[in-house]
Amino acid sequence: MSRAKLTEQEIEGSLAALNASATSPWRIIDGKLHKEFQFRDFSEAFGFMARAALAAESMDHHPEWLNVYKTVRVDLATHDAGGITELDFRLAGRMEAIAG
Ligand code: H2B
Repeated sequence: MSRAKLTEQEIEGSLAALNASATSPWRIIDGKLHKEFQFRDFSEAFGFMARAALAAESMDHHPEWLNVYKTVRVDLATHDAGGITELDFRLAGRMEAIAG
């Protein structure tokens, strides 16, 4: 069920809930849940990625992401569903907690 593609209305609701506690907002870009995290330096950015990777693996749900020095660009979508699902919002929430 958590891998069922969400409707636009469901996405808007989940996005508002996620952003209520996020330091900078997640947005929908090209049908994916997108955020650009900024850290103090490369070490912090890579530390975040290491912890997020373990969380992603434990969820069997994996991010598309790109690291350039202290920036980590994240795009979340569920490839099996061809869109955004509850799993993407769960992983985004875990990433927020990790980036803390
Ligand atoms: N991650 C993401 N983001 N989308 C998926 O559809 C997906 C995944 N599918 N991780 C999982 C792995 C699937 O391939 C395995 C077999 O459970």
